Amino acid sequence: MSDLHLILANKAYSSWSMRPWVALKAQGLAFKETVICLDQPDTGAKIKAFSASGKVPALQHGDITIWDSLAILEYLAETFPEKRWWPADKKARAAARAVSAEMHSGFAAMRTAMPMNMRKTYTDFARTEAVDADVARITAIWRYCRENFGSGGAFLFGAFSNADAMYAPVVTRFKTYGVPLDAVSQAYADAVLTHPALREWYISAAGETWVIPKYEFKST
Ligand SMILES: N[C@@H](CCC(=O)N[C@@H](CS)C(=O)NCC(=O)O)C(=O)O
Repeated sequence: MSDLHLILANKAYSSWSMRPWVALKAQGLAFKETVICLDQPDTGAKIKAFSASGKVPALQHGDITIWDSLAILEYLAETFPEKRWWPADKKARAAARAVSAEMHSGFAAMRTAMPMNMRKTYTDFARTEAVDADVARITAIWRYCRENFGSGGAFLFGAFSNADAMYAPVVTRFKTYGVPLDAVSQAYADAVLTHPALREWYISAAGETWVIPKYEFKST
């Protein structure tokens, strides 16, 4: 076991937590994990015992604590440079960082309307125009990356990278809410969903017994 300790929230619901967990698994690094259930009376205190931000994920490594999913991915890339966290080519790496930053700071309509839920699939979810606009931009990003940088494998930049870790929770949301995809985007989504790290996360999420009503979409 390494001295990496990832603190995260419910695997069923926490999209931010999924990113560094999946990246660590995909790169084959061992780590200890602590899962804190969201929306409980003691959730805030439990998280603050690890991270002053009051948010997870957080990564402890020796005497350093890194909070924020994208900052954790960058820290891992700097600390374990022998792994392929970002594409090797400078132009591809710049694009990978740009699409990751766009994910990190954007797509509010999609995130709000479609909370991540690993244990459910819905066939009656009605998308608003704003959600459809987010879906259109996300799938345009996926096609752009696959067409310009993806020739070496099935992922956005060929081999699995931090950019795929950033978009993995979007892929699972599209599955949960039955979002129809073009052929290139669907093939990419299938590659993510069948990656061993994603499969392992799905199994762990299915084993959680916590149910938090505010993250469960209600059919009308
Ligand atoms: N920008 C942060 C966002 C993290 C975030 O919002 N985490 C949520 C869980 S998904 C959280 O910790 N919420 C605390 C709470 O609801 O008490 C990141 O990327 O890590």
